[in-house]
Amino acid sequence: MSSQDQRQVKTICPYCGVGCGIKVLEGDEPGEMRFMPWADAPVNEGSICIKGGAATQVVDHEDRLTDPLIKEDGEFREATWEEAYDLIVDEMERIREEYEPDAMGFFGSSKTMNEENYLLQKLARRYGTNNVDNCTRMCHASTVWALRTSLGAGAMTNSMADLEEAADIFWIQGANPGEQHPIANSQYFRQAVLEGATVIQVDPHANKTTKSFQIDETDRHMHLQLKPGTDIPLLNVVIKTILERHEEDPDAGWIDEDFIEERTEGFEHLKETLADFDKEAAAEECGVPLEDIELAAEKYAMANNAAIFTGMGMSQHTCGVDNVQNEINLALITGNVGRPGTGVNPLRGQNNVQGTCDVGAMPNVLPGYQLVDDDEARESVEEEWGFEVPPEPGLTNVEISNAIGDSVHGLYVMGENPVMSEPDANEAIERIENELEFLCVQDIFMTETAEYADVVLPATTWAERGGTVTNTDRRVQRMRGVHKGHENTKHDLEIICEVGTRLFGEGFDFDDAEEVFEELRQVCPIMYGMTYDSLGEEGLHWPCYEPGDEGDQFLYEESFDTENGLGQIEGVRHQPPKEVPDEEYPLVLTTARLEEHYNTGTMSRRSPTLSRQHPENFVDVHPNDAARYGIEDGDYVKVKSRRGEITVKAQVTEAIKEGVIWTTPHFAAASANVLTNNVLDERAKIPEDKAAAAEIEVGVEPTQAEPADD
Ligand SMILES: Nc1nc2c(c(=O)[nH]1)N[C@H]1C(S)=C(S)[C@@H](COP(=O)(O)OP(=O)(O)OC[C@H]3O[C@@H](n4cnc5c(=O)[nH]c(N)nc54)[C@H](O)[C@@H]3O)O[C@H]1N2
Ligand SMILES: Nc1nc2c(c(=O)[nH]1)N[C@H]1C(S)=C(S)[C@@H](COP(=O)(O)OP(=O)(O)OC[C@H]3O[C@@H](n4cnc5c(=O)[nH]c(N)nc54)[C@H](O)[C@@H]3O)O[C@H]1N2
Ligand code: SF4
Ligand SMILES: [Mo]
Repeated sequence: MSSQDQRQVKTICPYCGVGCGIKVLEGDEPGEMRFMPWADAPVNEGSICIKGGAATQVVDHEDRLTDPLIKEDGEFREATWEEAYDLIVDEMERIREEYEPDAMGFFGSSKTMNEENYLLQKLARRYGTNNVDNCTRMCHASTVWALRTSLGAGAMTNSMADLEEAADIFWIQGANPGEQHPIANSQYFRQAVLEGATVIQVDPHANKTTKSFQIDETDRHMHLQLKPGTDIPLLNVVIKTILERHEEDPDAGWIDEDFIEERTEGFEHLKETLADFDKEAAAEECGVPLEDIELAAEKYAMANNAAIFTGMGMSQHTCGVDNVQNEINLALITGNVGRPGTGVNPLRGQNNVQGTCDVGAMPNVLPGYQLVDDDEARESVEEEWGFEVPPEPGLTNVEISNAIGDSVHGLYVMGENPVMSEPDANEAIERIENELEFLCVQDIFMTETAEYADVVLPATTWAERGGTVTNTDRRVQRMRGVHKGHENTKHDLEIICEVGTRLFGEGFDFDDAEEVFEELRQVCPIMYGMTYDSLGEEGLHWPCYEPGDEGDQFLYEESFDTENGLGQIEGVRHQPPKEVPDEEYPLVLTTARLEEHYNTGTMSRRSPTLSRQHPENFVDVHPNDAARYGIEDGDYVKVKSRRGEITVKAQVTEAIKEGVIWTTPHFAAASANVLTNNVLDERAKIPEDKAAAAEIEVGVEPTQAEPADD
C-alpha cells in the first residue's frame, strides 16, 4: 500500500474511562501504525496522556495471538477456526446436558465494545444462565450499588465539564485521577483548581494527584492520610462535625434543611447512628488529627458547590457499599447533588466499563439496568429476543470463580485476565487448573489466564474494528478501525455471532456492529434515542430516551430515580477490614495503580514507552517501618500474607503512611493478588483488594526484573 492510500481514523483511546479521542494512522507495514492527536476531540481536545500516546504500540506487537489454539496433552497447537468453534460448541452443549446452564460462566470485557458485550450477555442468557459479569465487579460494583439504590443510576451524577465549571471543592477519596484519569485531571479539574477550587484528598498514599495540585505545599488544599479501611469513621467525623456546627449556628448553612426536607429521607436514621459516635476515638482509629478532619468538613460544608470523587480506595472493601453510602449521606445533607459542580462521582476505570454494565453484562440486570427479577422488564426484553431469560440473578465473576469445581464447570472469558486480577490468585489458579472442565479465552495476547485454557481465540484489537464505547460521564462514542494486520484474527463480535449461531441457529446473525447497536437500543431504554448517525463525532450522553434527546450533563435536578423520587440517606457504622494486623502479619497491605501501567499489564508491559519507568513491581514502605525491619531503599524484600508471597524491591518513602505497605497489581512475576484476601462485600460482592494483613521478610535474593520491551 502506498502512503497515499494510508487511512487515518478518529477513534477512542483504549485505556481508561475518560474516553479521549485520538487519531490512528495506518502504517504501510505491521508495526507502523501511528498515533496522531485529534485536535477537536470532544472530551480531550487533542490532549493526551502517556498511555493514549503509546496505545498503538501494542497493536502489532510480536506477541499478538494470530491463530486459534487448542490444548492437546497439555500443549497448545495451532488450530483452524472450524476446529475451535466445534470444540466450543461441543463443550458448551456437553456441560449443559451433563449439568445445567448455570454450570457455565461468561466474563464480558470492559476492553471491548458495547455491541460485543451486549451480544455476550445475550449469548449467556440464550444458553440459559445469568452467570455473566465483567470487571466492574472488582472495580466500582459497590459504588454502582450504592448510587443505584440511593440516588437512581450507577454512574457519575455529574460530568467532567460541569465539574470544571462549577465545583469549588474537589473531595477526592480513594481515587488518584492524577495517574488513573490523567486527562480528566489535567484538562478539567486542574483548570478549576487554578481558578480557585480547593482539593481535599483522602488517601493513605501521596501520589501524582497530590503533586499535581501541590496539595502538601499550600494551606488551601488538604491531604488526610488515613489508614486503609477507615473511611467510614473519617466521614462520620465529617458528618458529625457538620451536624454539631449546625446545632450551634442553624443559620450558617452547614446543612441544607430544605433539600433534606423536600428531596431526601433517612436523615433521622443518620442522626441516630451518630448520636453516641465518639469523634476523638474515630479520628484516632483513622490516624488523622481530629482538627484536620473538622477543617476539611468546614471547607466542604461551606462551599457553594462541593463535588465528591470516589475510587477504588472506597469501593474495594467489604464495606464498599457503606463507604459510598456515607459519601452520598454527606452530599445529600448539604444539598450537594442535582446541580453543576456537585454530586458523587466515580471516575470509571476501563475505557468501556460503563458501557459493559449499561448493556447488561451483569448477573442481575438486563440492558439499561432493567432488573432480571423484575417480571415486567424481563418480559419486555424476552419479547424482543424471542426466548426466556432465567428470572433469578446469576453469579458474579468472583462468585463464578469461587464456584469452579462446585457448581461451575465451564468458563467463557472474553478479554479479562482473572488469574491476575482476582483476589487470592494462587487459589484461583488452583481451581482453574484442576477443577475447571472447559475454559475458552478470547484475547489479543496469551494472558496468564489463557495459559490454562482449552481453547484460545485470537481477537482483533481496538484499532482494527469499529463499535461504540461509553466513557465515565456516560458519553457514548464511536470507535473506528483501520485494517487488521493479522489475517486470521477475528473481531470479538464476529466470534460471538458465530458461536451463538452454531449453538442456537438464530438470534446472532448480524453483519456489523451497527446492526447490533440497532437491536441493543430496542431493549436498552436509556440508549433508545441514539443511532450511529446521531452519535456523530461528539457522541451523546445517556439517558437518551428518544431520538433528538441531548442527554443530561448532570443528573437529578428535579428528583432522584428512586422508587419514591427521594434520595436515600442511611447512617453507617465502621466495619474494619476482614483481616487486620496482628503479631504474625503486623502491617496493612493495600494495592493500587501506576500511571504508566494498566491493570494486569497485558498491554502496558508490552509497550516500550509504558514499561520503561517501572519494569518490575515494588513495595512502598514508610521510613520508620523500614528502619524497624532494617530495609534500605532498593533492597529486595519478601512481602507475605496468609495466602502467598512475592519478592519485590522496597521503595522507602514518606509517601505511604506508617504501618501500611503499598504495591501494584500490574506485574505477572510478582502479582499483588497472590497476597490479597478473597472476602466480599455482602451486597456488591466486590473483593477487599485495598486491605489485608501482611509481613515483610528481609535478606532475600533479588529476582529478575520482567524484561522491558524495546
Ligand atoms: N494508569 C492507569 N490508569 C487506569 C488504570 C490503570 O491500571 N492504570 N486502571 C483503570 C481502572 S480499571 C480503574 S478502576 C481506575 C482506578 O482508579 P482509582 O480509583 O484511582 O484506583 P487505584 O489507583 O486502585 O486506587 C485509588 C487510591 O486509593 C488509595 N487507597 C488504598 N486504600 C485506601 C483506603 O482504604 N481508603 C482510601 N480512601 N484510599 C485508599 C490508593 O492509595 C490510591 O491512591 O483507573 C483506571 N485508569
Ligand atoms: N490487587 C488488586 N487487584 C485488582 C485491582 C486492584 O486495585 N488491586 N483492581 C481491580 C479492577 S478495578 C479491575 S477493573 C480489574 C481488571 O481486571 P481484568 O479485566 O481481568 O484485567 P485487564 O488487565 O484489564 O484485562 C483485560 C484483558 O482484555 C484483553 N483485551 C484488550 N483488548 C481486547 C480486545 O479488543 N478483545 C479481547 N477479546 N480482549 C482484549 C487484554 O489483553 C487483557 O487480557 O482488576 C481488579 N484487580
Ligand atoms: S486519560 Fe485515559 S482515555 Fe485519555 S489518553 Fe489517558 S488513558 Fe487514554
Ligand atoms: Mo477497574
